[in-house]
Amino acid sequence: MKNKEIARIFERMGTLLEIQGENVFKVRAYFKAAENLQHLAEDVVQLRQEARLEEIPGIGKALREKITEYLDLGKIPAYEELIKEVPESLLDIVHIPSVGPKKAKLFYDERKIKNIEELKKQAEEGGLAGLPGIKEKTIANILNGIRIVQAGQERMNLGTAIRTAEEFIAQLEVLKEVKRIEVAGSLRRAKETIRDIDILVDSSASKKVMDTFVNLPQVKSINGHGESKSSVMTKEHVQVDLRVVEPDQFGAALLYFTGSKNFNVKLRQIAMKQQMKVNEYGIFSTKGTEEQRVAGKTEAECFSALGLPYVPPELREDIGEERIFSGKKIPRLIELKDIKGEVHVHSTWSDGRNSIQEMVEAARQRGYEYLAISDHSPRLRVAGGVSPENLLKKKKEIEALNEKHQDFRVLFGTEVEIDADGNLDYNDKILSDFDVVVAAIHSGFEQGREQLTRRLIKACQHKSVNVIAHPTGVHLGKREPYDVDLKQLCQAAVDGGTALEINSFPVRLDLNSDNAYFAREQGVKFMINSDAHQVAHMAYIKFGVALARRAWLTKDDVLNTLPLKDFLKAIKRKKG
Ligand code: DGT
Ligand code: CA
Repeated sequence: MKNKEIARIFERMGTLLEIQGENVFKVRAYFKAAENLQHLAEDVVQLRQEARLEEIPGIGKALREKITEYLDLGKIPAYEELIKEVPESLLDIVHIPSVGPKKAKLFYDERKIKNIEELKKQAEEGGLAGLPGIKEKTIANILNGIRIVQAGQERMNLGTAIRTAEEFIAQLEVLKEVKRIEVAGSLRRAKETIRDIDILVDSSASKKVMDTFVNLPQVKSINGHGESKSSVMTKEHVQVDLRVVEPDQFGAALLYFTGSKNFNVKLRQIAMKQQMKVNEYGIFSTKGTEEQRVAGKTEAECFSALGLPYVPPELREDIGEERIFSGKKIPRLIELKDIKGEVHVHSTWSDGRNSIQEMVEAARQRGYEYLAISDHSPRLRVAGGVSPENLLKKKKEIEALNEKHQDFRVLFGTEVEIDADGNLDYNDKILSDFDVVVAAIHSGFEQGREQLTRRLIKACQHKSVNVIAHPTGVHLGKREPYDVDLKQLCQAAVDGGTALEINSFPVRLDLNSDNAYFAREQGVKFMINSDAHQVAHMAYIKFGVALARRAWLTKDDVLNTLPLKDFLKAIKRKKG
């Protein structure tokens, strides 16, 4: 859709103008317009045809003209002008943590730095020294920021990977030549970050499938185009590999290409001990004089031929494989359908895009029994935290909705800020009035390990707090987790009867699977939440569930698998 293309240009123009030092209102107008276009349900092309461009909220005459220009000319002349004045590559620099538009301009004006590579070189070689406001610590932060961003470019988050894979699958599965199609690789294992996407197709007409694949509209360039394997790069710089295999090999191929590499190595060792062999074509017995194929059509058949239980893909690495191969019994892992509700979503009362009613409708459609609307507290001003006076109105709105629905319960919640000393942003009386309290840190990340841990522990001990949101504060590709003593935090959570969150938002995924596995061993209970800021985000819960599976979590470890009555009992128990 043109909406997204124009939104992207407006976003870039906003940043370039910001670098130029344009006035904040003008800059903000571009960002606002970009955001509104990004979320617009209707197509601008159609709006234009029907002379209804005026109906797009938050877009004035000047920007409306630019939309028209783009639709007519395929470009926006003002943007073309702008990138003659300010190199476009500065946009990459602005997005490095601890740089921003002012420093980008400073580096460009004073040191002629135009891109990340030049910035990195100068930062390493002392070239930034002496610039106003640039201390040694700033330079260290910038180098760290470059490292995080570059690592993030190498590996995409689970959300981007799934979206890309789903687009490809949707266009390939309709071919009559495609009998079966599955994702493999790290995406099937639901790793938090993914380098490239592996897709496997069962077909005996490989040429047709491959020709279609490399010619799909999202393909930007072709890395390879063969009968059994092809590889492309998308316009969003994502590599997608497609393999076509014969039906009776599909299971063995799926097993092999799901990996992880280490898991495959272990499987081969196990096979060898039983005079067997495993590869992407099947499982073979090497007992007799002639090799004999004993399995390959399905994964289940392959595992059973090796005398192993079926290992869910999420467990096929790291912690998972260690445990399995040392004989640990695989429990019935939590599944998406076990989730009965969630307690961390936002509404228009703070920085969400949908009303409480719309969020509730979406939750009902997902089959939930309850949903806590947990908007931010006032301290988080950028997110429009809810003032104590407005809380009363919000509560009334929730009560009215509850009158309407007999089979669903809207809970009155909050995502309350934990301040620099571990105190909460509402007083105790207000806090005790909520059905559910989610507590979170959004600032002061740079505090040391001790202080950060102390803040979180104090929040855990508060009698109204039910769950600590995104406990390590990681922002994939942007910010590393803050330094927290997880062991102490787990202890406080267990003692205080406070759950830890598995936040499903794709750039968060926090706690991650390693941390969640550790926390579970300490006896921690969890809540898996989407942290949705609009209806569409509620689907993110599947990432949290996949992550929980990687951490060996069962239904019993996760409180929001409880039906409403039991869930309420579980959270009330804390209040006493
Ligand atoms: P990534 O880095 O996020 O793409 O991770 P994966 O696991 O998707 O890795 P990738 O795409 O290189 O390969 C997909 C799977 O194929 C991998 O998990 C296991 C299998 N595989 C690929 N190359 C080898 C290999 O050299 N040896 C073995 N045993 N397995 C391999
Ligand atoms: Ca891969």
